[in-house]
Amino acid sequence: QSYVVGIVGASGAVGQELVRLMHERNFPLSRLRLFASARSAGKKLTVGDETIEIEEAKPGVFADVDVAFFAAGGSVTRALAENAVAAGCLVIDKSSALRMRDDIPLVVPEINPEKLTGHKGIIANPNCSTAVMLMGLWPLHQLFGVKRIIVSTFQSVSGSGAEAVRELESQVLASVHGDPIKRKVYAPYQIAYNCIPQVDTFGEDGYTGEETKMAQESRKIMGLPDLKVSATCVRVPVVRAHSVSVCAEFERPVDLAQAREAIAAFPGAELVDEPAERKYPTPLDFAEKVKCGVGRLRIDTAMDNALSFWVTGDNLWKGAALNAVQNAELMIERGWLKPKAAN
Ligand code: 11C
Repeated sequence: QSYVVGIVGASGAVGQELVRLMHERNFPLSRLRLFASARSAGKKLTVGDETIEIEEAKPGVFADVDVAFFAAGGSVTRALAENAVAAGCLVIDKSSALRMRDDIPLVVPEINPEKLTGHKGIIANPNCSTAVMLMGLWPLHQLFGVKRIIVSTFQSVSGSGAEAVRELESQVLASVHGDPIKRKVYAPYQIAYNCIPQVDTFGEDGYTGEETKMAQESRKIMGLPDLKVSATCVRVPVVRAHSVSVCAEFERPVDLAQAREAIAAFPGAELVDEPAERKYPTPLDFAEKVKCGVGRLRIDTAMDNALSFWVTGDNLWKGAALNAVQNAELMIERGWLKPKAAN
């Protein structure tokens, strides 16, 4: 069986990774259609041996599309997702617009794959920091039962899009050459040689949108409505891959050897934890990797029954495009996704 796949937001940072993963993972395509705003329509993208022209994303374009990956931000999802669903298309959405709706499953396939059967045409994917963190936390939760987490993130600039990557690079160059430093995406702050303790805008409680997403989305995906979460999200001058420092308190006594075994056995994680050899995961090592790296595992000294650890994963892959593609792949494997046209 093969599928007509649409990628909405094909010219953006996550859209480009979706296109790449379709090709590199041999997704069973009968046709790939690329959609973007009217501004990008008409541009051409090369996918393997094929050149595909970008079409304008607008109502009515989904008639033959079996699966549409939406990676164009919340406003495009709000404007077009229902139109795609009405055309019988499965929407796999990367935006944050619909994640917390009760009738929309929010799925990480290694954690809650059963939710893929209960959809009404739309499946949401988590925020990148949440997805990366859960690749370390979930296997530990299954062993010991998590009840509280205190986390800090170290988020790469690609999480803010391609323009932010260019901004970091241009600021580094300007700084080296002694030229004036232009600030736009992170204005008034400079991101090169800096850390910015704000990702998204502040809510009345003093937490940013990203911090609130980490709490709400973790609870929904793990099925733990009472999980206590306090997050501090920080932008760092890294191009690709987010890292999260996690301190997790559990219901039951923890055991370090068991924790390491569980991480090593978990399909979404790679254990890189040999402190004596100075081995731990870094963003440079885990960019463009399917698995997220987990290391620095240790008994936490500030709380009872608690572990501290570090997890690093590609925000554009597991944090975005890859998780979406894995959801579709799993649905196909389990026979939960049929193409509209018999083939
Ligand atoms: C960032 N996590 O790194 C954000 C980007 O909810 O999907 C993705 C926002 C989201 O800035």
